[in-house]
Amino acid sequence: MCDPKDPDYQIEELRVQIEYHNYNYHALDSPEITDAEFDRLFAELQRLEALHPHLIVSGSPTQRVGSAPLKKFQEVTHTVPMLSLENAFTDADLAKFDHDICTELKLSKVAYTGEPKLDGLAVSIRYENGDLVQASTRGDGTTGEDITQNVRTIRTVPLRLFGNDWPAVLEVRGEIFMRKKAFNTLNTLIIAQGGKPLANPRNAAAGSLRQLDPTVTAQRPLSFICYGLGIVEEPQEPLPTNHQELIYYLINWGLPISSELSYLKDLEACRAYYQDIGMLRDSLDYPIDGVVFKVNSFAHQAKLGFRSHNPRWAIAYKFPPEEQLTRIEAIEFQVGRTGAITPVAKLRPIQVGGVTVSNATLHNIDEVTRKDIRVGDLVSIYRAGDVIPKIGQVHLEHRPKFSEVTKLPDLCPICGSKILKPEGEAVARCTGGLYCPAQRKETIRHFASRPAMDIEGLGDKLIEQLVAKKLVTAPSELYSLELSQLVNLERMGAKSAANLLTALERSKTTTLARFIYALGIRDVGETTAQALTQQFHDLNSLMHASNEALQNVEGVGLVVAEHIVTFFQQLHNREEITRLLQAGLQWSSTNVPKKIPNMHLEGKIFVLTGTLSRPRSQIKAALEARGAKVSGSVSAKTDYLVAGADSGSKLTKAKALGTKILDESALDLLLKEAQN
Ligand code: 9MJ
Repeated sequence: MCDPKDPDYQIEELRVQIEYHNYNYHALDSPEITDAEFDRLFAELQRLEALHPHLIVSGSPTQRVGSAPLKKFQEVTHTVPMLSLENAFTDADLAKFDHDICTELKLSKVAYTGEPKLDGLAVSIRYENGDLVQASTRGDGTTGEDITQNVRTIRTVPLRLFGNDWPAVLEVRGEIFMRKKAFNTLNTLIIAQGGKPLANPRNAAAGSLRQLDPTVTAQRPLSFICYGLGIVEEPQEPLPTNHQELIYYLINWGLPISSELSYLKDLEACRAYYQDIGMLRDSLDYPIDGVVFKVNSFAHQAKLGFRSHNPRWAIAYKFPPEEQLTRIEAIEFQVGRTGAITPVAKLRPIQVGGVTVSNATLHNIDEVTRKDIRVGDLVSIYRAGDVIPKIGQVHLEHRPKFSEVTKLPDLCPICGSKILKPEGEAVARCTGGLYCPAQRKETIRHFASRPAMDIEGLGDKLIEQLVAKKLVTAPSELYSLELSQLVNLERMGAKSAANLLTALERSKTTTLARFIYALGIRDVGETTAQALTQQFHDLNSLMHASNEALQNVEGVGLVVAEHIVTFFQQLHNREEITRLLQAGLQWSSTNVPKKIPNMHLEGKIFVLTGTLSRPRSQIKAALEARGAKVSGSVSAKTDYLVAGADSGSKLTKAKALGTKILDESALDLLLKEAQN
């Protein structure tokens, strides 16, 4: 039956070998063979599977990225809820946790396991007869989202369990995360491609898992570590009786576990473990925000049971956020688009969590007064979970002798107009409106931004010059700029000036939702602008809508409705809208259904490369409106590569794969066909 010459046998043998080496490489970081040898095994498996396609199964290592993009994620119900952990922040919290457990179990001491608390996303992965069949997010603990396709692309997740002694149904629970090094490499790449860097490894992992297209997730360097079980049915062997033993089972099934996991005989050992991991924290290549202690014995865990959202037998002892001390050298008052005055502390530059911090927002004057923050103060700066630095404690004992209370200025530091702070509101505002260059600059920046009019090439420095030289005092004036005016600006050659004029011209064809968002009405973000468009269909109806009618729109309450009404009541805003329309801004009627019904490009996958004459976001929107999808990389699934000037490796790959290649005029033809 097991003839080694059988393709069946050979294929299965290769799969076992590949998964074994995959595990050594990705989970243990200790490869036993060279990359070239691994590639040879993989190629051999691909060759045999191509010869015998009926033998291809979803658990094969060749099938990690094999699924088409989804429209949306399906819901998954967790039969065994995915609970979160209670937090401890102090040694006293930990001691209480241990004390309550000892009391409940009537024991003088209890043994625990300790693991670093990974800062990623909790997932549940279901194996049936050893094969990965489903992976889901935690969601609210009872219902999560089906992210099977994405999880399958993660190399440390076995598609098939090792050995053959697993239960018929086995759900494993663990954390998906991004290693720090991988995160930094990814961000470097994103920045090089002109994208916005990801805030931190946790956000990067979350964003990667939320991709509907698994080919995108496959390019993200995600990792997985397993730390528990969900539902288990029909075990073949007696199940483990404690957490430490469970870890051995998980290892034998090929599931990656934390290399820092430790057996801890009592509370004292837990304290020492917390200290040890705290010291290691910076040197670990994965992000952690504490340690997790679990009662080792499953019999004890069962006896302790659960609270509504947490197991009683586990706790996450968090590390304090990283903190550094520095002095406030000045407090500046910055003026935002709506005139909001934000006090900002200018700090003596300091490294916090690997980043140099020299500014910290003080939010609003009430907060400054409440904390009595002054120039010259010594303050703690910390970065908690995200990249935005915050001011913690003000160390009053180190305050300079003659420091002065920080006061809100009476006049705007930019334009000299009066600053008003309405009773009961935390935010003070400059009353200068578009007379104030700061507000003008921010208004134009918002107007030109990608989700608004998407004017490529109109960056901060340029806007600053246009406003300072009074070439532009309102967005509509952007459209009367002339080449001769632009070429005289700093760092502006004839070519970029011409490009900017082309970008301005192109931006005139837009959508109503973008236009409404671009107007910069207070509290009207992209989503609200879209909802308004769907309700009112045309600009005129929106401009005349009553407060009550506006409140029927999703996301619009009394206050936002009032902002909208007030905005359109003001003559200077109505005049500015008229000027914009006269400049040629236009959009197609939104009375038609949201999607163009003739979806000729439905399901087609496009990749864009090289220098194109229009912003990519515009081409992407045009393709998506016709049912197509735009992907970031060329694969066998790509239907069309749109190649501009200087196309590089994507073009080479597309040629090798025989993918259809379009230049921009061919693309335009295709887009037209799809619309007719
Ligand atoms: C993390 N995040 O590392 C648990 N976790 O156990 C570990 N989370 C957990 N265990 C039960 N190591 C619920 C959550």
